[in-house]
Amino acid sequence: MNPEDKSRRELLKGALGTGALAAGAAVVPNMIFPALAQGETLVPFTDVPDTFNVRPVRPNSTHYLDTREITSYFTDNDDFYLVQHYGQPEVDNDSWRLRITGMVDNELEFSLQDLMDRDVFEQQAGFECGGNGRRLFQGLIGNAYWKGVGLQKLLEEAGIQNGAKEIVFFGTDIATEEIRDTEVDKAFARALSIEDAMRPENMLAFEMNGEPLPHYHGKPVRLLIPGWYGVANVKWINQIHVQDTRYMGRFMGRDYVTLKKVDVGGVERWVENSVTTMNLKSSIVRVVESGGRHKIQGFALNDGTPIESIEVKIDNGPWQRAQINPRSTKYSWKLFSFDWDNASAGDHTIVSRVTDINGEVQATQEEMPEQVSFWEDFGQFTRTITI
Ligand SMILES: Nc1nc2c(c(=O)[nH]1)N[C@H]1C(S)=C(S)[C@@H](COP(=O)(O)O)O[C@H]1N2
Ligand SMILES: [Mo]
Repeated sequence: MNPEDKSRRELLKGALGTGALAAGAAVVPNMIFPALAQGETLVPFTDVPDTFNVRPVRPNSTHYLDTREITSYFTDNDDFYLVQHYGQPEVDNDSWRLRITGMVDNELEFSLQDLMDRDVFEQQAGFECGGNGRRLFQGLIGNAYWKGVGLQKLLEEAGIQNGAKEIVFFGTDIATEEIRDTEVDKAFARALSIEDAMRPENMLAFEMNGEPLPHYHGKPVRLLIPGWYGVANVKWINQIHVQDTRYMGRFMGRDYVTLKKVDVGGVERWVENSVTTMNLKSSIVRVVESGGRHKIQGFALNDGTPIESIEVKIDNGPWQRAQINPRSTKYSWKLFSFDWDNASAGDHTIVSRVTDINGEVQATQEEMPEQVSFWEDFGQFTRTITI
């Protein structure tokens, strides 16, 4: 048995166990995307300029994936995109502590070992930065296998008091910001409502793809809020604070805030919203050719609502169902592949759309709300290619 067959069998087992895909979603056992199969070559997009390239990882800088070259279902830790607004702090695993403070019956403190000795669980989750989009050909994205402890259990142990409203998650990374001529030291932080924080899948993760959480990804422990944009996943976390007021820090109230025009009870208004759960989104990332046959491949991500279908449209043709990788789970990315038979020589436009089981369909660019900020760029992404 070759390794491909073995992993395919394992994928199927995994898919049966999770029940993540909606009944009726196309599932094809022998689909091998994402690894390029033997003899397959990439057909270059004509919408990606020659100047587009992915720099190697550099300390303290943003790093993105070249999505044409997604080579594995789980993104290698070194390839998984990197975003940090205050640099990448050095944290010593031995002296690191996580504290739970504020409106709790018992303030708690944990070492890394304390967390590792508790009930641990594992899960797949993919996510993208709220600032991901067409300008980077969707490169601020990744999918990984995480191990850690449940946030809910720790909060229950601390005992959240009546009247508490929000839970703030602080990172170790601190930067000096100048506000009205005054320098203030501020830690990266994000907040969740009590209800959002208590979801059982929320994790304090200390392993990524079977390795101790790497420095760049928030060592020794990061928050993982499956189904949410990356900004919720606080890296280098060291304090969880429960309070009865809303936390209005920079990454809740100023950045990662979408400004768009929407209908508010019959009145068209420009309104802001904090970036929270991932919108329903798919994108084509590559076209491969082998022996004159073409395949169109891509990914979908959302808030965890089961997916009904992913479809592809070529030029002005009909929407046609793509095959979804059976390995997909509730919060993983969903990779898809479409057999493009008899692709004719010449220029083509290709686009994908994803539909969830509630009948929600990924918006076209025309259907997207008018928006000023570049956050939440989730509309259908039309690509161009020459066969
Ligand atoms: N402590 C801390 N956590 C953070 C950030 C940060 O700047 N500091 N950036 C957030 C943002 S905006 C994103 S998109 C994700 C990126 O996680 P990654 O670099 O592991 O891919 O981390 C989030 N967690
Ligand atoms: Mo982000």
